[in-house]
Amino acid sequence: MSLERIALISDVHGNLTALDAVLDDIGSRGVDQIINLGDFVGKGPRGSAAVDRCGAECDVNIRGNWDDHLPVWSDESATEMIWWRNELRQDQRDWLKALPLSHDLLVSGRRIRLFHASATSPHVRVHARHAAEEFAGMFRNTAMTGAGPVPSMVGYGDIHDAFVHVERGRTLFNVGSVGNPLDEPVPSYAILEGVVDEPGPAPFGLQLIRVPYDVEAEIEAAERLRMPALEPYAVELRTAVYRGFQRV
Ligand SMILES: [Mn+2]
Repeated sequence: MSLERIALISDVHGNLTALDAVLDDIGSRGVDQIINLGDFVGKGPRGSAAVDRCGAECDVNIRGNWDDHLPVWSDESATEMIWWRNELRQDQRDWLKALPLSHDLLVSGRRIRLFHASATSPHVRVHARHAAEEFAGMFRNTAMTGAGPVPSMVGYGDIHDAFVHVERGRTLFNVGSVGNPLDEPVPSYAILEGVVDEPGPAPFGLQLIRVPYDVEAEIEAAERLRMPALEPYAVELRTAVYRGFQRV
């Protein structure tokens, strides 16, 4: 019986500088597998490189809302949407569209389910401050999750806000965002530690990790590549204030 470490990353959003910093940190912690909870693309300038890097480094990749809609945006979309779409190769668009939406694990007797945003769909959001009914809904089987054993732990991404909520034997946690954190301007990810595929009780850990990176180097890369919507991106990376809440 030996403990393994599973790193959970999410919401890279084309920020290759942050992704490199997080993957370096993961590499230094004796991690056995990496699972990516989606949103590889959009918002940041290097979605294509992020897709290739995650495809090579991550053992499991899950589809997020941006990965689902960006590859099929029409030419009538906003300038930045078209720029992010066109940055991806056709094989990458096809790869993103074919990714699974949910992934189940058994670690130290705990049934753990991972998806991007909710058990309903990658497009249905559950905030860090959520209602009891939303909490309960995260643990239910749906058409998206399939009919496997219901989980007692659920991990997700999407909101760019890391948290852990334990209540009555169930744990809901959010791993936060690698490339576009909106709770503090420092990338976050999670490590699960336990005995993989062990049905009985065994020691278990859940850790949230923050990895500082060179924010200004990432903004310079976006500038060099002439990415549209640069200003809201720069403010998000420097201050963790979501573009919808920035004063213009
Ligand atoms: Mn996202």
